[in-house]
Amino acid sequence: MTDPASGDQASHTCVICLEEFRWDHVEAYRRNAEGFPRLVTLPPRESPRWPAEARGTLIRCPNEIGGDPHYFPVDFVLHDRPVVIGFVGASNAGKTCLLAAMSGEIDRYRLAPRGLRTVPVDLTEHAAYRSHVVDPFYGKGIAPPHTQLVELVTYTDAVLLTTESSSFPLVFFDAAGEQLKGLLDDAMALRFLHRVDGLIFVADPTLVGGDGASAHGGQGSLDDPTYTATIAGLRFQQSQTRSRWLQIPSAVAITKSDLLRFEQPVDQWLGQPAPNLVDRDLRERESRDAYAYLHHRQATAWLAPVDHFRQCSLHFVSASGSSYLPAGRSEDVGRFARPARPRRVLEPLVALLDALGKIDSQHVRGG
Ligand SMILES: Nc1nc2c(ncn2[C@@H]2O[C@H](COP(=O)(O)OP(=O)(O)OP(=O)(O)O)[C@@H](O)[C@H]2O)c(=O)[nH]1
Ligand SMILES: [Mg+2]
Ligand SMILES: [Zn+2]
Repeated sequence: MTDPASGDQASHTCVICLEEFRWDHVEAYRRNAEGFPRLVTLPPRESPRWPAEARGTLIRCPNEIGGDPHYFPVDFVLHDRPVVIGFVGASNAGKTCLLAAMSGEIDRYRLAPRGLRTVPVDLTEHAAYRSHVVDPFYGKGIAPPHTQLVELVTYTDAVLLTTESSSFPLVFFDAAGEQLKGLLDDAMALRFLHRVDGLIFVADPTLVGGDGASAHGGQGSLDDPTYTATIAGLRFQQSQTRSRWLQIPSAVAITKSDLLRFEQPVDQWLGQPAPNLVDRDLRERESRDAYAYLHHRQATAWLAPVDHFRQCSLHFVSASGSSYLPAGRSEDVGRFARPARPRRVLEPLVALLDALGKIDSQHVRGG
């Protein structure tokens, strides 16, 4: 990872602001008992003591935001460049539930048959995310809280994955739908588009009309403003290339598909266990079915990614596997009818990782 042009200062991507920065491998931080980061000096990188002393430390990113420093675990820079995945979709579309389900499935080793193993490194935030969001969702069906508007959109969760040939942090950005809508006027939110490696567009089928009918909820003819702003932001960045296609891979996840489970062809797809290999032909078939499903219901707003991205697959998924029960009088949180049993939530992610060359060829079939 050492960059010869800069002596022993390697170039890394900050997983919070996503800017490139250089780090000398010596200046690190450890949280004190009150949780404040305190400077520690590590031995030189070549020293045999370095790995043990660096364990559990934090790095301070030199790009301060609004005068405030930010820190992240050293584990992020000890491997290949992070793969950054962003979620796009309106408020209430189901982005946060989908991420909680993906994270839970990854922790349950459900990517292993596709040759992607999770490494239990101490990414502190991941443990906190698991105990605050994923465990209540899996254990009791408690819905994650709505995502807040924030000044700096930062990553929500991250894990370390290894294949035969590489090991890389997988980083998820889950902004509030309201924030994504105003993306073009929000420099802080927009910055995540500069470094994102793949996008999951979340489509909420409860807003779609019935078979052949014009969609109620306005999706029949209107755009989804979060999709439009994201695509426009990427187009602006890519304006020098003049390509008709946006180059990063994308996937459309028709979430809440549990509500459509008695409809053709959703029942067929949702009832299928995830394949044990990365089956590109099967993925193509599901994409065609999902495209036809949305197109037939005039939900064209959610088909926009297909027209803009070089690669875009479509998937039927369910984060919860059961329907939602709004908060009762004695509760302050909404919950699902049962503990979460996600269906096919990793398929959009696998499609992106496949397009990014992160899946070893022995785990891939078709093409
Ligand atoms: N039936 C069903 N309902 C779901 C599912 N996922 C989400 N929902 C419902 O959709 C609501 C909103 O989900 P969130 O994941 O919080 O939506 P979001 O896109 O993150 O919304 P913002 O954070 O406001 O941008 C949940 O509270 C549930 O009512 C699902 O898989 N099945
Ligand atoms: Mg959310
Ligand atoms: Zn940073």
